Amino acid sequence: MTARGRFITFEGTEGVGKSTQLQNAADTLESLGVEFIVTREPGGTPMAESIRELLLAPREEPVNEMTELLLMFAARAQHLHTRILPALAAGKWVLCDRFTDATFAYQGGGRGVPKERIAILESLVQGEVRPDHVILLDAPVETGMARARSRGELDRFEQEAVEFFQRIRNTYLERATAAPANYHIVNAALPLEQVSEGVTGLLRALVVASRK
Ligand code: Z5A
Repeated sequence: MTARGRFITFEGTEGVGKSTQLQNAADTLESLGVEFIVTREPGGTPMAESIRELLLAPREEPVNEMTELLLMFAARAQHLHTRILPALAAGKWVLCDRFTDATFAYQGGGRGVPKERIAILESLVQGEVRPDHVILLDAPVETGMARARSRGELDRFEQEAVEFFQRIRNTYLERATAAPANYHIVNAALPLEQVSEGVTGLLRALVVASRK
């Protein structure tokens, strides 16, 4: 029987270094001989990437918060069932840039959708599936915004005010504090080398634990 892979997600406010640390985590798994896929949300399949484009494009028409929420879960249903679950069933580890924690943080904390409503969609789309481990890269929102904004054009989320991202950071920290066994908070304000060392150590420990 193939051992089940592990589902690891990377979360945090914009520009904290998720993409950078996802690559670092992939290099660590590679060096340990672990089979894995790297993916992201919203997106991860051609159809879900089309939904991502709809979600991120700046537009004049105001986007209703329920439209945004349902599109996030529509993309997730496609991604989860056609990509993530088959990879886990084949024994691969899944490294995913954002997942449902981002919905609780952005649509819940950021937009104000009650978390009970998000939880209903979470059960509907995911059943019992949850990430095995969430790596929360945490830094003051101004630090992440400054890093992300040096890139140029801003998407629809990046155009939000600093208070929006502050509520998101608070929601992430509340969720991590409530379930410390599954969340690993990494201080992402440290220099890149130190953040990478922390994430590498964490991934190594998870692989060692999975082989016991
Ligand atoms: N969204 C949502 O609302 N609800 C949901 O359910 C989901 C998503 C799943 C797309 O996400 C948007 O979708 C997102 C939330 C929403 N919007 N926002 N904001 P995304 O993940 O694609 O976009 P992002 O959050 O804006 O990610 P990002 O800007 O690409 O940032 P990042 O991946 O966290 O950072 P990075 O690209 O690795 O690093 C940014 C820069 O900082 C880069 O130049 C690095 O070299 C540098 N960096 C990284 N680490 C360091 C350290 N430690 N020191 C100094 N410099 C560093």
